[in-house]
Amino acid sequence: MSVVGIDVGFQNCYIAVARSGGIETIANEYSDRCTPACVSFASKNRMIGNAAKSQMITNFKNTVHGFKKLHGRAFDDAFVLAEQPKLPYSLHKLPNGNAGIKVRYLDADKVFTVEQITGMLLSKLRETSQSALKKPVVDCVISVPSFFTDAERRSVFDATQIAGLNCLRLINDTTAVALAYGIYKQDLPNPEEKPRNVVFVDMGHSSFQVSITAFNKGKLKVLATAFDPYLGGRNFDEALVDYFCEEFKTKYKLNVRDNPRALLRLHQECEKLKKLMSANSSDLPLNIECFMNDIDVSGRMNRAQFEDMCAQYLMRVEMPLKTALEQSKLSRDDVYAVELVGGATRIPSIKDRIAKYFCKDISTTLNADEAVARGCALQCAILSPAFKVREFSITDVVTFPITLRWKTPTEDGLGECEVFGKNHSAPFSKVITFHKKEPFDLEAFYSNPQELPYPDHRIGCFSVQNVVPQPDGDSSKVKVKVRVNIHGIFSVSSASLIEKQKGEGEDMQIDSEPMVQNEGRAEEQDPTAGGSKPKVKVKSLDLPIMSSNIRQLDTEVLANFVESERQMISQDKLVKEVNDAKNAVEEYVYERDLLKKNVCSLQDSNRLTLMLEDTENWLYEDGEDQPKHVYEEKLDALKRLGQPIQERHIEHEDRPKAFEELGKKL
Ligand code: ATP
Ligand code: K
Ligand code: MG
Repeated sequence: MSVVGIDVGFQNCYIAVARSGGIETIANEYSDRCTPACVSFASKNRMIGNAAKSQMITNFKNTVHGFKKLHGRAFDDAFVLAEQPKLPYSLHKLPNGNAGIKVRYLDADKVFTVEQITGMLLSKLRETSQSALKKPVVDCVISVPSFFTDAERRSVFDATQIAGLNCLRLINDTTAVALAYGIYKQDLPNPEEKPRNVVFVDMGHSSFQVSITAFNKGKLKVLATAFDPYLGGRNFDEALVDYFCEEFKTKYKLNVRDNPRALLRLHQECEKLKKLMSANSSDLPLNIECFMNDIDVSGRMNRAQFEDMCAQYLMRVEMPLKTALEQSKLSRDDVYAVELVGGATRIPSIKDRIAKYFCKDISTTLNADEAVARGCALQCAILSPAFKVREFSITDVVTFPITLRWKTPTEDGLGECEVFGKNHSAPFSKVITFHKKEPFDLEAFYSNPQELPYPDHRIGCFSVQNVVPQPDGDSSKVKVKVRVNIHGIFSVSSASLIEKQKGEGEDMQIDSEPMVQNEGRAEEQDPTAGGSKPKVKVKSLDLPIMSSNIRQLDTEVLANFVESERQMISQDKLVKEVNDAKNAVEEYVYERDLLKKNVCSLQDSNRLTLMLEDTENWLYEDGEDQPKHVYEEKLDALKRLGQPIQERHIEHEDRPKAFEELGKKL
């Protein structure tokens, strides 16, 4: 069984695998460790990753990128509406209200869900890891931003299903980084000693995340997380794009925003310029040939100017640092190190601000691009029975507090209880006891809508069914287990009705839930009945729970997506095989040089030349687009004529050599 970790970035994806020698990141077929989060659609097939990125400008309407934050979002979500004008492809409202992605594929209009698009990307990453490992890949761990809410996490999880992956954990980006940092450290404090506190800062293309984590030998505990979900490298690119759009308007009278291709090119050039400015503070040029209307454009920028222009974004760096520190209840002096990862932390002014805030030199002991993927692979190794790694326990936090609400016969008619407070350990299960005579609904939602980077604070509704009164007409005790699971997803995972035993009083024992591995110790709360004293053993009856989550894909729909992804994979494979067969004919046609050698009769030579010329012409005409077997037959025919000539040629080449050998021996 393979052990794989995948960092699914807004812009860049990385794969790390566990091998006997340790964790390593792997390269794709372009020898690139980074695979762009990009999917492109064409009339016969899809292209994913690097091949898709190269279509970004030529086939902009059907080349999908920048979709990570559409997960779990409605089409008319304010964030989605704000994104839409920036996307070169169209969004479409799906029947369930979610945002879908509209493209032209197989010569038809198609709308894909974002789960499907990420599923495609994951299929590609899966294939890349399979060819590196030379064995099937199913188990994996995948990273998500720590601020992803329930709906977003469920949506990413569905994408892993579509790709045929078995996702052992959706792990928070900064927690993966913490694991990559800590697991190899030999000098961590002993468990009873004061922990080593490390700040992890990740600024990628679309977001900014901070975590403060406490390390002891064999364990890490996240103390706090904070973020600016809307601050990332792309804001800096956009600032440059805005600037040059204005400049080109006055300088060249060009309306760049009206031309999607030009705008995309400008984006790419601005990103390059931004990266150059990280290494260079002098004046730098931006030149684009044949930009629009056959005009070459050029401009200049330096770091000081850039920082000025981006002041509004740079200002936002401090807040999440402050929030994380406050929530961790640590002082700056308690911080052992500040580790930076993510591409955008290479911007000098961002680095400086972070260093200044913590009054500390920043460390970059981690690989800024690969740390998340490596942490994912390590987590996968820990969770996989197939791999032995050193014991390391990981305790994450509940990012947003969660409340349950239910109807009561009391005056205000509602009962409410915050089941997980902010920064509560996660994963975690709790048992809550209710007194009910009939089935009831539990509504789960995030307690503080105003702090949520998501427009809907509901999580879902969980109906506890088959509840009946006790034979004497009294309410039954119903124990409900709620949890934040290993993916950071909330659920009411089970419920049971406690049968009253003869002669027994109101109070009864509530068993402590068995500890689920990696899930923390179960706790019990009794919001409706107050404390209860242990007394006698009880009989319990499992109750079914019907759950409905917001923006959840139907099981049937998901099953269809799984099947249709399989079909698209085989379609792509078929197209690839046809192309390979065609390329083989092409290669043969261009291997003419053996004809030049005087090794065959004039007649043979003429026949072959003619046939090769015919085939070359055919390739540009009727042979442009043929099924695989046609190319294979063509190649066979060519070989039937060419092979004997080639063999004679080889013989001819070898003959003098054989003489030489013979000469040496004599
Ligand atoms: P996210 O974490 O938001 O999902 P991601 O993981 O795809 O996104 P990264 O790969 O960490 O993002 O970082 C990509 C960003 O880093 C891009 O905006 C890129 O331009 C920027 N970047 C990379 N190198 C540099 C550099 N040398 N200077 C400035 N910015 C850089
Ligand atoms: K990344
Ligand atoms: Mg990232």
